Amino acid sequence: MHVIDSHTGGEPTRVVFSEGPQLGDGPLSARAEQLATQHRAWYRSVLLEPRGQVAMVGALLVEPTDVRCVTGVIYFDVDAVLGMCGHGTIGLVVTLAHAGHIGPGTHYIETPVGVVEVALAEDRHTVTVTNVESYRSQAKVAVDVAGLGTVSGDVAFGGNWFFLVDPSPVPVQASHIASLTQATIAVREALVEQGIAGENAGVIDHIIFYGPSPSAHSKNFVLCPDNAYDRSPCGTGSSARLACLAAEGLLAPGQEIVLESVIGSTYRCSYRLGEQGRVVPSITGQAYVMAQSHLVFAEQDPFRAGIELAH
Ligand code: PYC
Repeated sequence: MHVIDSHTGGEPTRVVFSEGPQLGDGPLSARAEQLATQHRAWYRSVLLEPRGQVAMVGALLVEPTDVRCVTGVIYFDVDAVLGMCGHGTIGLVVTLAHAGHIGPGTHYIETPVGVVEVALAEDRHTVTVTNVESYRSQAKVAVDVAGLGTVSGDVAFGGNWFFLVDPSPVPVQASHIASLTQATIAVREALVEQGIAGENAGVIDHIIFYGPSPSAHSKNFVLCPDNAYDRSPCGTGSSARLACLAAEGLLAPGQEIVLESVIGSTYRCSYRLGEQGRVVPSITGQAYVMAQSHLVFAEQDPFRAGIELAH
């Protein structure tokens, strides 16, 4: 299996170029559903230790249905198939350029939630993703969380469903990553228990806590479905954040802000107005290719499917 690994603001992406499961030629949303329900062991084996690492997101290249697109892609982490992934798209574009498939300029990529526009700069590292339309579906939702009490947050879509809490009940600092992880998991569990979801029962599988930053608009901690935290400021999470700020009247179309991750990496973010008052986010970040390899799955290897630890 030929893969290229990159990182975007510290968050790794593994692009799978060959030997993925056969998913047919239907809509990408149906192929993503098939990957999620019929090929869980396969996608976990690509990312789990010792072959992969805890924060890694996979990007399976598939034939697009939209002829404008340079490729289709289905993103996944160890625990879930994702609707879209912002850091993964920045990593994918830099990877496609590294492999000689595209050059600087504007391109289109098809994801399970829609087509995104990407612009690769001449430096071949800086990418702007114009994401799918993003929106806040519920504001100031109160949730009772074990160990934290009542926590209030917004529910918003940025390609995945998010619960965004500002201000964070735990300091958003790298020295607090263990307690931030514990607290955001508790919030996600409480949302499930209390039946709080996105539109059409969309599962809220990403939680974001916000704190102040001396040099950016805000600093975030993002819990992903597999309980790893996003080392980048999270492209789909930043899109959801833009939708919430726009809905509150706190950010005008075209106004640019910098969003910072818990480890200090940044995205430049802005939006234009889309339909029905939704926002069309622009997320700019940098990615770097780190490795180009062939994954080997030896028959005799007792850990060929990865180290399976319950969490
Ligand atoms: O950047 O959208 C993102 C993302 C989702 C999960 C990890 N990164």
